[in-house]
Amino acid sequence: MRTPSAPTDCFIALGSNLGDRHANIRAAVDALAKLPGTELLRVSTIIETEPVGPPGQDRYLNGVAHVRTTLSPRELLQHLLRIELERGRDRANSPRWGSRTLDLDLLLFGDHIIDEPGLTVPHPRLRERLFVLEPLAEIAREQRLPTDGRTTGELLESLRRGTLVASVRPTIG
Ligand code: A4P
Ligand code: MG
Repeated sequence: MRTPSAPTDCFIALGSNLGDRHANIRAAVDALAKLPGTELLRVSTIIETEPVGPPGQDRYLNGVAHVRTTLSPRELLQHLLRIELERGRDRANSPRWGSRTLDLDLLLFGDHIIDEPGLTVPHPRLRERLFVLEPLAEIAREQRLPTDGRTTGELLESLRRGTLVASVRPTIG
């Protein structure tokens, strides 16, 4: 059996643009709160965003959850994949970056840097995605990335400076 580890603060991206998007995000948040050895600390504002990826997709709801967990990164990832499946996520019939009922990406796991088959942390596209950095910086502006030492707030400002069109607007529900 694995030795229990000290709790680690983690940030998880939430995304949905298929089916009942609000219900999918709510179900994900409820499921995160029930994970073993895990405390849900905060959820960002859920924002509506323009889709990035293949054309013809509907808008997304996006947000970020902050959890504190004694699960290992692998265990947490397995739970995220299970929760996605329970909300009807169908990878087999969807193109890369295509529509999805629920996407849960592990953005940060404490200050761990992980580069293994099937698990890369910090999430490799974190810096490029306004739909991730906006909600992440809202709840963890001073959080530094272990890879380059920059805060999420700094990364967001850099990305915004390179981006002319605002892609997000707040939503309710
Ligand atoms: N995997 C490796 N590292 C991780 C990690 N840190 N967190 C592996 C989660 N999974 C990780 O995931 C494929 C495999 O990645 C998993 O089996 C896991 O072992 P996936 O969810 O099928 O892939 P994905 O989410 O389509 O790919 P990716 O590269 O995470 O895409 P993005 O960048 O998340 O893009 N537009 C808007 N507006 N909002 C969105 O949320 N999302 C996407 C997906 C595209 N466009 C979007 C949005
Ligand atoms: Mg994903």
